[in-house]
Amino acid sequence: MVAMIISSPMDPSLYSVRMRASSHGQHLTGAERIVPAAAASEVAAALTQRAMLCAGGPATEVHCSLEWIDPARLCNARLPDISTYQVDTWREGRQAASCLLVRAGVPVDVARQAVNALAEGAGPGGRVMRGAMIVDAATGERLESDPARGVRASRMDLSAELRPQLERTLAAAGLAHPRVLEALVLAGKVLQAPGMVAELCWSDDPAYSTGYVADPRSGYQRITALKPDGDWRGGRVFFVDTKMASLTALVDYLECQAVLFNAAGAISPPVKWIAADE
Ligand code: PML
Repeated sequence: MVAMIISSPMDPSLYSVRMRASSHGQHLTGAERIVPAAAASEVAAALTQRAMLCAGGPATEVHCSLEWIDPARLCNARLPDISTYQVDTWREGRQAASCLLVRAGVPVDVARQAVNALAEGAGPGGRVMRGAMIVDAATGERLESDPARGVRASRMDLSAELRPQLERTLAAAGLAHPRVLEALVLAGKVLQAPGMVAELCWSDDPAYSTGYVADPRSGYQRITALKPDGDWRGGRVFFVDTKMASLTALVDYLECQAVLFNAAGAISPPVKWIAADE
């Protein structure tokens, strides 16, 4: 059920609107926004409708929540720069991902182990996790307390001014797929986390094989194939420097800190991935 928020169009309050849907206990879809009070009810209705029309449905449970954001705790930020590496095969893509992770400061064995974990299904019994793995970037140790749930980055969005502008810019760069924008916003928040070294991600959507490696220096680096078509396995790995931040502080930031992006990064044209001897 979607609560109606009555507010004046001049009300400057922001709300976090979050939706998650499941089918017979299995996670189906989720989405979230941070929007002005005046738009909160409409956005909640749109996210609920998205859950009801989700391809893997029917949804048997849909949760939609609206939460006021304390303006004193809101962070404003700039999105990472975007680059795209074109690869010929998903195997080449996985080598590129390992290489980019090494450039970000992840030891090669830790990078390869994480790529293999996503490839094989990182959850118990080889299932896809609901959230991300957290990996100690120095040792490869997995740190998330629940290996089925992992950690979910939440409470981030584009400002009302930036959203239409970025949608136009992404479309002009051939990046109109909504997954790009959603993943970019999530990576933008993750990269600002205390102690974050890098993120690796590819989708669990069998029809979407592009993924990315993001790190604070190089930004959001897309790789055009990271898995075979039709593969349902995917997910996210957050590589962290445990000397820089406690796990509690990191998870609290990822799950609770509201971040609103009000500036875009640069978008570079796609380039062919050239493997270097590293
Ligand atoms: C991209 O095309 O930029 C990569 C998007 C990754 C999507 C991940 C997901 O669907 O969860």
